[in-house]
Amino acid sequence: MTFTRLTQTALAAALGLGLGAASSETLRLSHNTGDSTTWHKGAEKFGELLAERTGGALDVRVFPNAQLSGGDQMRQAEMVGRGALDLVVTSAINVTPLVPEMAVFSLPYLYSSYEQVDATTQGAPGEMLADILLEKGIVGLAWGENGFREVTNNIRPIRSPDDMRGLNMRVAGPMYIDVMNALGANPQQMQWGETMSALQQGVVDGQENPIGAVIIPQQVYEVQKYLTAWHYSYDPIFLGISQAKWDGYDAEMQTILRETAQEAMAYQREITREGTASGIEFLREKGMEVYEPTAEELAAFRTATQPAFDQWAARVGDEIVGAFQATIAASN
Ligand code: X2X
Repeated sequence: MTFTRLTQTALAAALGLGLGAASSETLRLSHNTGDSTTWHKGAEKFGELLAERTGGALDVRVFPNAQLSGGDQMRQAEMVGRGALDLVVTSAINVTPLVPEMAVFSLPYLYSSYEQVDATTQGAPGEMLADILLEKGIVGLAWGENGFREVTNNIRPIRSPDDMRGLNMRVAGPMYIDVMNALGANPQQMQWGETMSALQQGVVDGQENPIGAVIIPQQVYEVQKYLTAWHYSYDPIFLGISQAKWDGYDAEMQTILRETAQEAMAYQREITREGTASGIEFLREKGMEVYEPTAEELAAFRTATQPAFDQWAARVGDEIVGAFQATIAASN
């Protein structure tokens, strides 16, 4: 063995060791709620399971409160798309500036049960949306749940569309501006990260969010008196990875990533539904006045929000809206 060969061998061995250590990679995951939410728990679960299944080769660091996008919850998807973030957990409504079709899930009163929700997110309609996300450089790995969004405020109980008139409402995204306008409220788009203090200071009177995923873990009941369970809009979340990252993994690792994401989001949906099921009683104990509308009252909200449904259904497009409606009708 010549000196050169020996050196080369030693070098290769050293590199091999070095590469072994370097092949343990920490992925950065961004989401836009606090660290007490089911979004955060689902993200942490993903990280735990992934580290376990890859023998520590991959792990995940979870950054809550949209920290990695300067507090801008809408920017996360675009950042993942261009590879500036590895992973994201965010809700469909936050992606609508980049992918307007994502508004389909949240069309007012599209869904009336979890069975209908699952038939779309876990079926072909969910895949249609994943294909569109891919065009933007985001690989959707699994759907989780933010949930049916319920309205809260500090002025009065909401029992009819008329009760919404003149209320200053914080909303998350563009579609809800149109829905609130249809109800005669004054909508204001605001980051979630700024909403609790805006409610506390009376900058806005109310907001709308799901009970199990957000209202309870983020203690919205501390700053809001009235809640109406009007189920007016469903909001899924998803766990996505940047395509640039994804393409760097072999098929085996991609399978592990996808299966682990599915399992973590199944867990996230489960704890979200549990929290929602026991949520109304919990909120009453905390002093909120909770109103559960009758079927007739719900129909009045549906009629009042129809113009916003039509406007956004046109933006999403017939093909996608039709696919969702057909799946929903078949799952009744
Ligand atoms: O900002 C909200 O209201 C939240 C947390 O539900 C979303 O990300 C849409």
